[in-house]
Amino acid sequence: MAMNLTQKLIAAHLLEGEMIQGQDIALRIDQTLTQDATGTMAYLALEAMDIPRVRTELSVAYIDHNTLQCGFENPDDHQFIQSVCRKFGVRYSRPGNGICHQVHLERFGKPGKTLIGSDSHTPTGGALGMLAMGAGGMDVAVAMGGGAYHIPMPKVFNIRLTGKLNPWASAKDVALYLLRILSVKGGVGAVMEWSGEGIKNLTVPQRATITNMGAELGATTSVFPSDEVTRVFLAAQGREADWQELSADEGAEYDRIIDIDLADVKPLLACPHSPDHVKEAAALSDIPVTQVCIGSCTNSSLADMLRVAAILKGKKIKDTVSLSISPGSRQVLTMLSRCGALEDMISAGARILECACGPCIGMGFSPSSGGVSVRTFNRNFEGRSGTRDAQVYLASPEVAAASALTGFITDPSTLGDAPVIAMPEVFAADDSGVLMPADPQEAVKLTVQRGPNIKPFPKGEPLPDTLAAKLTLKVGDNITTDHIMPAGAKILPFRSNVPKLSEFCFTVCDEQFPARALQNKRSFIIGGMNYGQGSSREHAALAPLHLGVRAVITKSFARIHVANLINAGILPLTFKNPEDYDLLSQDEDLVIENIYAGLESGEMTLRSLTTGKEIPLLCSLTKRQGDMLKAGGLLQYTKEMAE
Ligand code: MIC
Ligand code: SF4
Repeated sequence: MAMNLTQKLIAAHLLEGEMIQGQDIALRIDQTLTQDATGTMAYLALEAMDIPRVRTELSVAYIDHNTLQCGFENPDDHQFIQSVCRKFGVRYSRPGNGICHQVHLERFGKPGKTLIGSDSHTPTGGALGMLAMGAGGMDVAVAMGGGAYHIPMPKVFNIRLTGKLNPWASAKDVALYLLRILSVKGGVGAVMEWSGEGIKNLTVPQRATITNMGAELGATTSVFPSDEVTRVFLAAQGREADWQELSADEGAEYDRIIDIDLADVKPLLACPHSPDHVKEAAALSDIPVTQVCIGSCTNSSLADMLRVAAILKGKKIKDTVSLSISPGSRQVLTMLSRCGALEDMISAGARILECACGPCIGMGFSPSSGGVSVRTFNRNFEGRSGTRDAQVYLASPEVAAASALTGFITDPSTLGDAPVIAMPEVFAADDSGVLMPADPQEAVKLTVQRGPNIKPFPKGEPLPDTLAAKLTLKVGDNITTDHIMPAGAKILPFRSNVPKLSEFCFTVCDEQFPARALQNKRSFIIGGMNYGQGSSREHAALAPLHLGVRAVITKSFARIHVANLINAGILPLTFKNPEDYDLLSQDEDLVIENIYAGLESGEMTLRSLTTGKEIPLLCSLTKRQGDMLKAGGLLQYTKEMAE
């Protein structure tokens, strides 16, 4: 049978299950990555698994999120991760070496391999023809230990490209174009597989912008074929030996086909507060801009930076605008400084930040009150920038640089001819920012360094047959993990201290929630559609767990978050009739009985002790997921299986 590329990658790594859409499949994982904000939890879980050494082909720990170091917390976390890496066989990418997805693409990604990462933008690796997926830290720990990664067999959408981008249109505009068609939930349960004669006109970094932002569609991942363009990129990185050609078979079938002519793509922006509120730049030109931020794992490649430098060269940014530029990696920064482009940026008035996530995750550079910030990032959820009433727009580096010059949202085609960038044939490859682990004989003697902010991994409780609890919070559609567990400079330092972190849980929606949940000891949360979209942070399950949340009932869930809830031992349920959402209000006392039977039949009944109403629920879990909940979460389940 003719297979598409996604099916081929899955078939080559399938350990268990059948490739029937929606059924649980277990995949062998070749590579893992972690970043520091989720990494401490992943490595605490790895330690708890009691294996001497990771069993993957390659595992890398990146330090790129928590780099402000306003107190001892972040540096302690870095030291902890560094010492675990040395001992357990993981490479350690030092702070300053760059953003995980950018560095992984440059130095480690390989066509045909599977990669999971404790970060939702891990699909960036799909630009190289990898099957690269975001996952919770516990799942990454299990994969490091040699265990399988479980997902429901995805649908496969084929995005067929023809033509060529206009000079001022960019890969970011292609990503936004697709978000306008599909919305932030349009990709749930699906892989976006890109093909068509137009792909040869997109470089690997451009493809990476597209696969990166596929996360905003809710997609399982996105993937490009590995072709001549891929070979040229790997050769420029001195890694041609890692190349292999990969594509779909002739006549392969897809669940949906979307055709895009690249020539139709215009400069676009995602308006506040969602990546799918997409409008044309030309239609927003009367909006004054106070801040512009260029960088993030979406748009921080050398080519992106060179275009920005060329637009800024010889000019000054508007007095009313503050411009930050964060190159994606030390490689990019080094090359910018060698060719003089860095000077063009500095002379134009840019503030150069370190090679890290920075403003993208609210680590500094928050906008002013009510400020308008144009960012080349991938998420503009409310409050994520650190300023609750800021208006954040997502755009290409070209739109961002043009807007910094004029002080208004600007379609860059109004600036005249687009700059033509000359790319070097060979990149400055220097892996000295990635520290190698100790050899196994030395490793056994090493001890892990643990600062006082690092608290033990929170333990789930085995799921009882009857759950009675108060409905302590009811929220609406498209709740992001940034709502559930906000990040930013004040909160991120506590990512390895769940009790402290949970004081901020859901405070974006309701400041009183943490206290109310603790007081009630056990609670239920009710949500709308696409609950838990966005980041992979398992803290959005661990903090509610600490606060006593035992079940979350929604109209639908996002893929990574529902897996994180189960891993934490929290029961995820959906309404059989979505309109029943309207029947429940905060503070009602609720009960679910016969849970064990419901885990098998897939149906349960929620009864309100306050109103007497009975509401049918669905519980579409696999046997393994049911067993995990009965054990109290993935860690306990893994231990039980090992005994
Ligand atoms: C994000 O972009 O939201 C993050 C911060 O990179 C997260 C991970 C985290 O919360 O630590 C993600 O995308 O998974
Ligand atoms: Fe970092 Fe932002 Fe990318 Fe998340 S989206 S990995 S915070 S740069």
